[in-house]
Amino acid sequence: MHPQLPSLGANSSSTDRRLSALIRHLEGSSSSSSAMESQNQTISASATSAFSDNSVFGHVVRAPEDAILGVTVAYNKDPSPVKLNLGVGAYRTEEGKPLVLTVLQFALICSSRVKEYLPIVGLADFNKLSAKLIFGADSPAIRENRVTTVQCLSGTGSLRVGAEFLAKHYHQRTIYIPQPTWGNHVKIFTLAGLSVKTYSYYDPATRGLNFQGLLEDLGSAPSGAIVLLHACAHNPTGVDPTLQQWEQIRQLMRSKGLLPFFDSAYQGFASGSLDADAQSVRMFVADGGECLAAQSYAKNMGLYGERVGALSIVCKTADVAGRVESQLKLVIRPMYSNPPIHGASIVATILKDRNMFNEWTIELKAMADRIISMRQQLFDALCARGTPGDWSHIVKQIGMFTFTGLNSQQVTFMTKEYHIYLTSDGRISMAGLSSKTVPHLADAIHAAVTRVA
Ligand code: PLA
Repeated sequence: MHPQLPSLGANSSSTDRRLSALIRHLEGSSSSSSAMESQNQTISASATSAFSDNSVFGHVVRAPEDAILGVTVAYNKDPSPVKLNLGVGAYRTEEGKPLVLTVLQFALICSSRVKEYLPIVGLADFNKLSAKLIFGADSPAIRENRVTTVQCLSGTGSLRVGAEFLAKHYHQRTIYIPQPTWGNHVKIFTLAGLSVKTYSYYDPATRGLNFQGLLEDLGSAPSGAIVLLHACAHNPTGVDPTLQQWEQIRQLMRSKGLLPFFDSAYQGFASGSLDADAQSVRMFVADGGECLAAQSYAKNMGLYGERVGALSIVCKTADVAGRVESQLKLVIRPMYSNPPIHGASIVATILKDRNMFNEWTIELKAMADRIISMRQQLFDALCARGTPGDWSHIVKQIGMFTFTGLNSQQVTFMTKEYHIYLTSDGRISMAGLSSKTVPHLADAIHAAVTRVA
C-alpha cells in the first residue's frame, strides 16, 4: 500500500487525522475565496488572462452558486450553533435530523441485490407501479396500454428526458411555465431546446392564485403549446388551484389543444394523501387526452440522493405509446445509458407489498401533518409577537414551502443577524422547521419586518 494513502478500517484514527487536516486545509483556502472571487470578476475573458493563469481554461468565469442548493453551501460554512437551513426542500424531524423512513429499512432488506445494468427504460416493475401510483390503479389509460413510463433520475431527470423528447418530436417548441416556478424549470427546458414563456400564477397582493390572469394567459397561448403544471404543492408559492379551478384549466387547455406536462415532485406531501394529491393529473387523464407526467420519489419516500423518478407519457393509443417509448430510449441511451438500480428496486419493493405500502402512507401522512403543524406554530408565534402584517397565508398555503412575502433585503438581514438560511425570494422550507426552532424564526421575521424596509 502507498504510505501516503489512508488505509480503510484498520487504521481509522490516522485516517481521521488526515481527513481533518484536509478539511482544515480546505477551510483555509475557502476563507480567502471571497478575495479570489473578486479577483476573478475583474479578469476578462481574454487570451491574456488565459496566459496569465497559465491554463487553457483561464478565461472561465466563476458561476454564481445555485439559487437553492447554494443556500446549503452558505449554511455549511456558517459556524454558528443556532444556524438553521430553511433553503432546500428537505424533510427534517423535530430534532432537526434527516429522516430515513422505517419502511425503507424493511424494503432494503427485501429488495434485490442484483447489480446488473437495467434496461434503458429502467426497472419494469418500478415503471408499472409508478404509473399506477400517479394515474390510479383503475386508470383506463393504463388498462388500455396507452401509457409509456420510463425510470429517470428523479424529478429533474424525468423533466429533462420529457423535454428532450418534446424538443425532438413535438410540433410546438414553446413551453409555458407558471410565474413564479421552481428555479430549475427555465434551465431544464431551455437547455433541452424548448422556448420558455410564462403564464400568470401568483398574486402577491392576495398571496393566492391569480386565476383570472392564468386563464387569460393560457387562453392567448398558441394552440398546441406545452404547459408545465405543478401537480400539487406548487413550488415556491404553496398555492394550488381548487378542484373546480383545475376543471376550468382542463377545459380551457383541451379546447385549445395545449399539451399538459405535469411536474409531480410532492405527491402525498400536500394533503398527506397520495390519491388526493394526484387529482389534478387524473382529471386530465380521465378525459382521454394526452399528457406527460414527471414523478419524483425524493420527498415522498425520502430518497433524495438515490435519484429515483419516472416520466410517463399518456398517448391516444397503445401503438403510439410503443413508438414514443422507442424514441425515449434514443433520448436516454446517449445521456446516461440506463438508470441506477438501487433506489428503483427499493421503491418497487414498497409499492408492490400491501403492508409496506400501507406503512409508507402512514409515515407520509405523519410528515405532511408535521409540516402542517409547523405552519400553525409559526403563524401563532408571529401573532403572539404582534408582527405587523397579515400572516394567514402561512396556514393557507400547502406543501413543503411558505412563500412569506419577505423581500431579499429582509432575507439577507435574517441570514446575517439570525443565521437563518432561505432562498432570496423569501421562500421557507417548512419541513426544515421544528417546535424548537419556530421561536427563533419568528423572532427573525419580526425583526426583519420591523427593522428592514
Ligand atoms: N420539481 C419541483 C417542483 C421541485 O421543487 C423539485 C425539487 C424537483 C422537481 C426536482 O426534484 P428531484 O430531482 O430531487 O426529484 N426542489 C427542491 C430541491 C426540493 C431542488 O431545488 O433541487 C427545492 O428545494 O426546491
